[in-house]
Amino acid sequence: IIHLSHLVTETFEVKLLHIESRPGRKQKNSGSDLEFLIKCEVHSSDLEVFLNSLKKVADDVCTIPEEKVPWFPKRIKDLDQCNFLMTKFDPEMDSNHPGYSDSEYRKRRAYISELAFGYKQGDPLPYVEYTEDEVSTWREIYLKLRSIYPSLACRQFLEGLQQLETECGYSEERIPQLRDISAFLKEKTGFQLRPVAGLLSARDFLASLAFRVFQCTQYIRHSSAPMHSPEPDCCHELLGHIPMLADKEFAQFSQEIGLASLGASEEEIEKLSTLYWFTVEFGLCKQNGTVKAYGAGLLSSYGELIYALSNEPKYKPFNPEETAVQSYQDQTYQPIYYVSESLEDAKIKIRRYAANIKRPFAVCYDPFTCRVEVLDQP
Ligand code: HBI
Ligand code: FE
Repeated sequence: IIHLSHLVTETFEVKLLHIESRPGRKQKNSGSDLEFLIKCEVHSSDLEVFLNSLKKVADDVCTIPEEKVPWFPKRIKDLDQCNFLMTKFDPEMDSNHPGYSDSEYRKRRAYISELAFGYKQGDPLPYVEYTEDEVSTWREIYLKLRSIYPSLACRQFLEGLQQLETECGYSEERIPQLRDISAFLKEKTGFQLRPVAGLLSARDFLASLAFRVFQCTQYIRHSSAPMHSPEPDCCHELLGHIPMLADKEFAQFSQEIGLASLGASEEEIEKLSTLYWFTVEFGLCKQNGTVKAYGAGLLSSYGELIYALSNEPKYKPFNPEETAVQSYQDQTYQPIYYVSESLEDAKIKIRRYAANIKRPFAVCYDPFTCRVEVLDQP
């Protein structure tokens, strides 16, 4: 509590939360060229008298009204708090889920969920011994998708998958372990994995990307519907997302979306989520004059991958402002796909989009401490 009453004639109470001096931006002829940023809490009835008294002792007083900024993780350990699950498509709740009436499957899912719930940042990633039945679902998907990748997937994806096959044990014979993949990615792009029990809130999911952490499900879809899963599962993560996360450009692209989401408003999260949808999940890009897929939703779905690259759907050039407000489909194939000139071009455009988001602060990721520094803007 500071009492300025001895300086001026008025009496009031202000709680000083933060004070910081900076070199002034305007060179003035008289006096010091320091600028002070102070954060305080003051009752609205005292605000005017407080500002007036400040004006008596400072040259140029301007105010930045506080905006309510949602909590967001500042260090990688804070991701332990980013665990808000959505109940959409859950086999326990949704009677349309292919595993809804299979009690064995639900028991298995509950077991794998527990592994994710108990996980804390820094723990070794849980190891899952997959059953014959689970591996056979994986095999069917792996072989089917693997056969169409060479002609439909982008170069970066094919390179990533190739490396995962030679260095990380990817094959139709077994479901790779998150632990091995996380170590592989860490070396390639600094990305690491964290187990998650299901569909996370967009805010929590995007926040983890800011730290180059990818939240990864570890269960597999029900064996009765190998070609479609209403929710993310290990086939979607390991086949769709992981090969792309081994690419430097794409890793950076993903982190940019994550950083842009920290402390963003609900409307902005919705837009970033939509951008994520049309790029990371369903994105197409040009390569040597033809269009290829880089989105994980496409690269983990045999049917939609073929459909997206046929001449049926509508294509539009990727443009973040427009893409961010396009409505999308999470039940059937997309009616529209956005095509980037290249992954690098998509990254540059996302960066420009992110820089224009209005937030009362800026964030900066420190890779040495894995922390996000928050800089208050004047
Ligand atoms: N949660 N576990 C998980 N996996 C995702 O791919 C995922 C998510 N939550 C939201 C989400 N993806 C996106 O659709 C965007 O809303 C960010
Ligand atoms: Fe996904």
